[in-house]
Amino acid sequence: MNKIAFITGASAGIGKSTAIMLAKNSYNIIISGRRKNLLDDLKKQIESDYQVEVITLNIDVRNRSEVEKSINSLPENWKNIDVLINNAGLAAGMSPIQSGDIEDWEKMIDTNVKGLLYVSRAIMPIMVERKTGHIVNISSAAGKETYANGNIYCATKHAVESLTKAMRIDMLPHGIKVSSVSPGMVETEFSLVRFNGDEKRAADIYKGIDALSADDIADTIEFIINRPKHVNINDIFIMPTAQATTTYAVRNT
Ligand code: NDP
Ligand code: 8X3
Repeated sequence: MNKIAFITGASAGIGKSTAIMLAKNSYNIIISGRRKNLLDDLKKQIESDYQVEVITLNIDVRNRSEVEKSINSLPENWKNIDVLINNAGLAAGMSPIQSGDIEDWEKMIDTNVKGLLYVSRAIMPIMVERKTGHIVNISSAAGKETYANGNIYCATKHAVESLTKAMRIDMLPHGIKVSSVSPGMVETEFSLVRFNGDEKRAADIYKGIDALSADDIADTIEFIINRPKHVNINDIFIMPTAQATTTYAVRNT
């Protein structure tokens, strides 16, 4: 029987590439996100390319009751989730705290921290009951460093780092692995979302840099989940070769 993986934020970017990687690895997958049309398209694409089954869950991870209800109403055999990829996340805006947009803060905290917790809280008891599972949290270089005007986003990713460690402690007696991936610049819709659809500003972030791709992160996750039973990768901190810190990269311009 195929193993089951649950991916949050699978409609685009890293989550979408990870869903495809998991299908290649013969997982039946539950793909979730807010944009139903993109999830439906991905389901069709994966089902035609791979011999696996796909369920779409149209959820906003910020909505606790929606998260709980949709996970509780999965068919019984789909609740046996082997791999959870906590990927859904975003940055919104870049400004000093004294002039920050409080709605942007709420979005980041509610998605990156509370959303990750709601999904994990609904799935972890099932893993504990089955004494098997692997949780992979998508953190960030912003979880290791704090950069100018990154304040709240960096704080949410520092929280993901801390929660990853806490989960590893809590899951230890139950034989469940907990890992994280902490990427630097990955060229996805991330900057477009951060700058509220400003294409020029988003493109400038990656200008002259051979940034990481979503597939590079999916490859990293593939390595993490395919280690032998006795090996857990705690964290992989990965950057483009052209980047050394969140604020120092060499550009070919
Ligand atoms: P994208 O913007 O391309 O993808 C983000 C995904 O998250 C989308 O599928 C989006 O789906 C989903 N998402 C956002 N908000 C919600 C929500 N409230 N409920 C459910 N799903 C949501 O960005 P990335 O692929 O780059 O980002 C994925 C993760 O990687 C994030 O956690 C990000 O912080 C992290 N990261 C990204 C880096 C980068 O440089 N790109 C570097 C380091 C970490 P939908 O809009 O359909 O809901
Ligand atoms: C995204 C990486 O450096 O833009 O998480 O914050 S960074």
